[in-house]
Amino acid sequence: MSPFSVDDLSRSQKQRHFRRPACFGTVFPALTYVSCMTASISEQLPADELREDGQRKMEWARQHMPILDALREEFEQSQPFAGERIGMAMHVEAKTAVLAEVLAAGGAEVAITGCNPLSTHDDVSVALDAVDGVTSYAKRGVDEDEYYEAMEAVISHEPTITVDDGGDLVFAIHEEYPELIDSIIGGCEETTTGVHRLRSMAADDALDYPMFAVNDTPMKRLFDNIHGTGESSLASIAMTTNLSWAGKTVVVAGFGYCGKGVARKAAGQNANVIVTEIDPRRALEAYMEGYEVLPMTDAASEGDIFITTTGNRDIIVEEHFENMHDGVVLANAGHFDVEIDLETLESKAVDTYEAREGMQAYELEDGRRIHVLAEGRLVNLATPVSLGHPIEVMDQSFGVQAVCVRELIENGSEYDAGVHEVPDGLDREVAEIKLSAEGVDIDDLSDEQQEYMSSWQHGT
Ligand code: NAD
Ligand code: RBV
Repeated sequence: MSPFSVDDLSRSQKQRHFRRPACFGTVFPALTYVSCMTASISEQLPADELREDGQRKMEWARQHMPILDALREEFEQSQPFAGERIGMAMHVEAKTAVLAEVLAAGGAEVAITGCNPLSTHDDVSVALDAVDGVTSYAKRGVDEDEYYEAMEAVISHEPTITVDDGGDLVFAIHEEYPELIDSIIGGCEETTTGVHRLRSMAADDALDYPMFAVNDTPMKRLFDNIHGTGESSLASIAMTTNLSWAGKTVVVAGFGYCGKGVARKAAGQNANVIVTEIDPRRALEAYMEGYEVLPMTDAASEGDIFITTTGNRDIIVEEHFENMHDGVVLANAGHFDVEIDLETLESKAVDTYEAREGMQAYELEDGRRIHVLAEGRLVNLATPVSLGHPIEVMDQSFGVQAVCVRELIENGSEYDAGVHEVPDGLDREVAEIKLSAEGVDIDDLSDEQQEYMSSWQHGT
């Protein structure tokens, strides 16, 4: 028996487990790696059957992404990424595919894989793989080994820029392929949990190249986390369960950006919303918004549908399962599958079965049934019917990603290793493109207003 097995690890530890394939030597160039790695998705799946559906989905997305459209035009002309290799680990569906395509149109060689085992759309992955300059390794339903093999296949392209959602790519490079870091200009991180991980790495002096916190920009967080997560989580839950929100009691764990969006949209669909929090200010904010605020122990017996949005672990655990009524639905919208303790639920269940596609029922000894969507993975992307955030929202998030990649190419040497805020001018640029596409005009500051706002001498 091996002294060490992946099965011995907790789920969070598993996220940090890498196996370096034997074929990974220390010899460059990239071809040494690529030749012995995972094949691109077109060689793994019946590409000819899938490609056209994926292309149609991308075509539809493109029609609603004016920001990426404008940036594509700019990049096609200026070729800012010529000679660069961009490694990406993101949810590979149509909007993400458009981002990858736009980066390739700017001259980059792009290699991409998924950032979640269940969020890839295989038809889109195949269509993306056929785009000039792009190689996709993303596949839906991969196990842990396959997930990291695909990540390593991306790394085998020796990226000079990384674009991550959740931090697995940056982490894998630092853990297993530090020899690549010298040639990496920098990277961008899409989500709260990824930025959180990067800040922890930086605090431990373990982050060795500059990373932009794309998540933290107004153009991302105020739209994607709030509205995107609210709309797409509710849509996925409704489509998977075929249940109404009206009259339901919905428990939202966490009242951060995502929690606010989920709570607001659920209330807007006539649900009664209960919020759980650990931060007194956010709890108070929820209370003043008119939501009931309870500890999860009390909320457990009240809720019909539970949605976790904390980015933290062990939010719904054994003591909560014990108090839930028959038929409840549990869903997670946080980045990793650590918010609902499925291992304990499974161990308590006398029977488990797929009650509907994407929804597992756990029957307990006393006959109560607890239903979990998408294996506790982020519900807006990981059920079979999930589409992720609306296209318009991702146009904004990915617009910020695209200008951040351009910034790294243009001014990368100005940024030290560590986590960096996205320069405000870049965020404004993306907002201006969107306003212009929507035909919305805004006012300009007059000289007098500008002077007034910068002066401390004006008073009563
Ligand atoms: P946030 O930091 O703004 O909010 C998290 C909230 O959870 C905070 O208010 C925090 O106090 C609270 N919290 C932490 N531990 C808790 C506990 N034990 N019980 C109750 N509340 C607790 O973060 P965010 O931007 O809202 O992101 C939350 C998660 O969602 C992250 O994992 C992020 O990566 C992910 N995310 C998912 C999507 C999606 O598409 N599903 C979109 C954006 C972000
Ligand atoms: N997200 N991506 C999509 N491609 O459809 N939907 C949501 C998509 C991102 C979102 O930006 C969030 O920060 C991250 O997924 C969580 O993994």
